[in-house]
Amino acid sequence: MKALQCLEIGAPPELVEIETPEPGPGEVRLRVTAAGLCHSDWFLMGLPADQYVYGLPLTLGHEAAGVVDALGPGATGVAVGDAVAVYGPWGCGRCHACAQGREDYCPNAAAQGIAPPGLGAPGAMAEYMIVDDPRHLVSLDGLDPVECVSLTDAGLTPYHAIRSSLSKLWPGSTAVVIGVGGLGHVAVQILRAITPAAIIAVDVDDDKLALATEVGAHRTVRSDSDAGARIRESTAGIGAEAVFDFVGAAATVQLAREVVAIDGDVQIVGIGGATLPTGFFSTPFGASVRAPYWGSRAELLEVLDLARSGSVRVHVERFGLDDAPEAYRRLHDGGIRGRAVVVP
Ligand code: NAD
Ligand code: 9ON
Ligand code: ZN
Ligand code: ZN
Repeated sequence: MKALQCLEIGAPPELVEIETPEPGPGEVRLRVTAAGLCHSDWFLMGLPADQYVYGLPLTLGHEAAGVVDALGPGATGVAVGDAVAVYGPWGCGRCHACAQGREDYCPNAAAQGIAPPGLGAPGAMAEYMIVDDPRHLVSLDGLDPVECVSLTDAGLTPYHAIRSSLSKLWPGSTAVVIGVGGLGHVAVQILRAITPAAIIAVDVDDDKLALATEVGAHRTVRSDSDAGARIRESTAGIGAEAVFDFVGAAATVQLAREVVAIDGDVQIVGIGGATLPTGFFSTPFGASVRAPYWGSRAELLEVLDLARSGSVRVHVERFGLDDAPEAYRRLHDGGIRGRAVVVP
């Protein structure tokens, strides 16, 4: 089968021909119907050798949807032909966090050699993929796989971050979304759907700001040295009760620090490498800084329900598997509006 793989650290991914995998005991094979591209793929492809932990060759793709194609010995709970999405942050399934469906915070996964598809295990940028356990499959129940595959990460990750700041987002509050890319444009819609907050979207790119307005942002601000002052001004000096940074670069975490309100939340979702010290003389009284990771199994069901009710829609640009290297180049250069999705 065809697969898009990282073959060498620091090099762009390549399309290769590999053996179609067979499902082992308890595993499920999917015929992939959609695979989303995430900026984290570029994060890992840019890591130096001493920090790269994902193994080689690595089939990319941690946003996955497919049709159940074969069951390994003992795998139950799904049937051949079922249309499913894949919950990506695989955990051990036995610890306290996993028992709550919060496998994204499983403390045992790394030590037990369990890694998400596309981030250690072979991912979805291929004609077929193996899912380690049927509990990591969620029924699509009529949702279109291409339209919805990115809800498994670009939807789930912002949903998880926003949900943990819900108590701050009362009527009259402000939420700031920094970076209106794959995650950010879904974040704006989730904020509209589940909070009464006024939403200010920030980006360096005017077309991304236009997309923010299209999907429901109340105000847009260009990300430059005046952005903090403009956001403070439009909140009557109070600042934002919650700031969601989908970039995580030095400039954006500083902007988050400048605009977060007293007792507000900063959620650093982007993996831009910057940190934000919190404490007196850095962040306002009572402010929290958090770096959330992905989301829980229950939260994935909730995000899919938001799509079913029409509250959230991913703006998708489709590519064939043969065009996946080009799609990655476009993502790298900031040329994707919404999310790029490969349809093998
Ligand atoms: P993307 O490339 O689709 O979007 C990034 C957006 O940020 C673009 O619109 C870009 O124009 C904008 N941007 C870049 N620099 C900016 C700046 N200085 N100020 C304002 N906007 C700026 O990326 P994505 O796939 O949405 O991923 C966003 C980030 O989230 C990445 O760092 C990714 O690795 C990370 N991520 C984290 C998690 C997690 O669990 N924490 C999960 C998924 C992705
Ligand atoms: O889902 C993503 O994009 C993040 C959580 C991947 C981070 C990583 O490298 O494991
Ligand atoms: Zn991702
Ligand atoms: Zn666990």
